Amino acid sequence: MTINKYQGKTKEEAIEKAKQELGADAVVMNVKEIKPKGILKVFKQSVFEVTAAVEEAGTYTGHRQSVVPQFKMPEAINLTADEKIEPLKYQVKSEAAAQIRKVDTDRGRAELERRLENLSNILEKQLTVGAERIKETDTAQPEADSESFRFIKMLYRTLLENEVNEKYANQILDEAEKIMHNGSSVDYILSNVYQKMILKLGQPSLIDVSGKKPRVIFFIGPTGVGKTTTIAKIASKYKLEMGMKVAFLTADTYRIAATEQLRVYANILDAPMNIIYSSEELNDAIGRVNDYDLIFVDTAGFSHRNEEQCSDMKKMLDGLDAEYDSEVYLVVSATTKYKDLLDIADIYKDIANYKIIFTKLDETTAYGNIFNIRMYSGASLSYMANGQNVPDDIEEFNTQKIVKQLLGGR
Ligand SMILES: Nc1nc2c(ncn2[C@@H]2O[C@H](COP(=O)(O)OP(=O)(O)OP(=O)(O)O)[C@@H](O)[C@H]2O)c(=O)[nH]1
Ligand SMILES: [Mg+2]
Repeated sequence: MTINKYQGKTKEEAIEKAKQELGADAVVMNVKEIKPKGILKVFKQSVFEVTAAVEEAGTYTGHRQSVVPQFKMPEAINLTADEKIEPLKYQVKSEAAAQIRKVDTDRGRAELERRLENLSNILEKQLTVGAERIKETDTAQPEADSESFRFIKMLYRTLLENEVNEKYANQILDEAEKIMHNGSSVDYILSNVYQKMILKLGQPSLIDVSGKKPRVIFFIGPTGVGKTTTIAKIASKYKLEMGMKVAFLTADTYRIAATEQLRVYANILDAPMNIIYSSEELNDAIGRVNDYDLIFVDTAGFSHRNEEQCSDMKKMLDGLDAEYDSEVYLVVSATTKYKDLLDIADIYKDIANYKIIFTKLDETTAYGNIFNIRMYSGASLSYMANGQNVPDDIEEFNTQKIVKQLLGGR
């Protein structure tokens, strides 16, 4: 892993510099605003400092191809096959051990939270001092009852409590263990695990507003996950904060009042809204608003198990005229069960190459599925919604915040 700091007048400028030097796969670990100091500070502007990293080529194992075989058991369901792949060595087995664990955990948890709050300083220290890079001569694995090993176990339990799938939790901590040596500090381990997880989640991928217009943006996904609400939130941001021209289309004529729901938002934003009743009408409808920057297309939610609706959706997306640039967002709720999310990820992959928006983060405290689905599908994360308020309850996917929470932070 290569990790470096970059400064810019804005966060975006600093990220751009990081990408120029580290490549497009660079991922932001931390953002710091450096406020001017001294007597002339009122005349100076803040500077943004971004810590960014990139995994060395060939070491990234988080994408679909490498992980899918663990989950895909199509013909014969073989539950034990799973365990053979990755022994769950961090698990504490007996009842007595569980008791000890509880006391240990309560103490450790407060400590972990404090360390997470201080994480940017830890990263900082690691960068400036070059920290504890493994010396060739000091690669002895930590002893089983050492502080560092206990700490790794606590991180493992925390990840599981937050519903990170045990395969992924094992994978992360196995990697952490590899870089550990006798005497590794807890801070070093934490910062390494944090960095690994950030790299696995990847840099969020947002609507690309730099390309040619109009850009057609489809929102697809299961029923009731918040597609229409999310469109309203995102469109508002682009219109009100960035002054872009937005238009709406809805292909949702399935549910009574669905078109009315979008029309209300379109009226508030003073943006055109058209309804399409069949996939053949899509290109004509887009043609009527092709001088707009962004065209948001709302679709009817459907069960991923309904094959007919899946194939209708694919037909519509495939039918988009090649002259239009498009993006597809799969909207899923953070409260959906793990197994269902995997099925959704798979079936929608056949429909389109999507990016993921997670909604309803306010309705759960366990964000593990966000990590799981990214690892499973390899799809980019984009936005996250955390409430019903339009337009406020949405933000760009905040990788640092989610990783901190998965590791036990607030
Ligand atoms: N708590 C919470 N509720 C949300 C969020 N996003 C949407 N909702 C609510 O979820 C419900 C369904 O939202 P819609 O936007 O209609 O969902 P949809 O995916 O368009 O639904 P269909 O078109 O019927 O498939 C509404 O009550 C929204 O207010 C969120 O981030 N948090
Ligand atoms: Mg809807």
